[in-house]
Amino acid sequence: MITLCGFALSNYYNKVKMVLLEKGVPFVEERVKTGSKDESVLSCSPLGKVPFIRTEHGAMCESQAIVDYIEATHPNPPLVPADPWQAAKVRELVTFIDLHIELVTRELYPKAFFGGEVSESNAARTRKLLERNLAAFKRLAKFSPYVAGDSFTQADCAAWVSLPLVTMATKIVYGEDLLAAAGIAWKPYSALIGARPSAQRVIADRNAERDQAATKAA
Ligand SMILES: N[C@@H](CCC(=O)N[C@@H](CS)C(=O)NCC(=O)O)C(=O)O
Repeated sequence: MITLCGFALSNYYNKVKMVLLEKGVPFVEERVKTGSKDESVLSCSPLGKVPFIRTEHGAMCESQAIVDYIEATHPNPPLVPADPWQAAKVRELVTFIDLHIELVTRELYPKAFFGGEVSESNAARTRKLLERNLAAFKRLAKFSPYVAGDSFTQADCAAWVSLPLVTMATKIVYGEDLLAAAGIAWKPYSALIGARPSAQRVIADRNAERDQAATKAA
């Protein structure tokens, strides 16, 4: 049985969770925060990042490595096309979303979500990068109706959990939704994916965790 470690407010945790749910893979969840110095965490995720999984073979971190492992061990229903070219095109999109969009937007999270600050120079540098990367993403993404084309894939699990963060963070930091400014109308897409049972579970668990955190803080 796979143990998924992390927490329900994490987009990368939810990317993996959605894949597990879509495939009907049995799993249990273990709440692990980021930045742990515990050997029990660092031996599984050396940077202390989440998600990571514990399995009968050992532990593994990095969401895409995990997702690819799940795809290989539980091929049905497929979340990458059988055709090697189309499969690689899906992974190309995942790389774009995780590396060129989410990771860049992450520079804004301290101010957007954690009550911290982002220096003017960092905000300006991030904006320049995001504008370039979002225009590039727009060329690759299909939204017809799924992000990689006519079928639901791993790329949707990556896009659906991370694109809203771009809108939220850029609105807070720049007063402008850079995703919308790039001409990426992701809201109808988000509603389409959000109606899936896997997404409904992710939303319910995320909301429960958010409410619990708010109660603790009050
Ligand atoms: N490349 C990693 C990114 C994971 C990641 O950044 N997770 C965040 C939580 S959403 C985290 O652990 N942040 C804490 C840190 O970077 O130290 C993956 O795909 O799993």
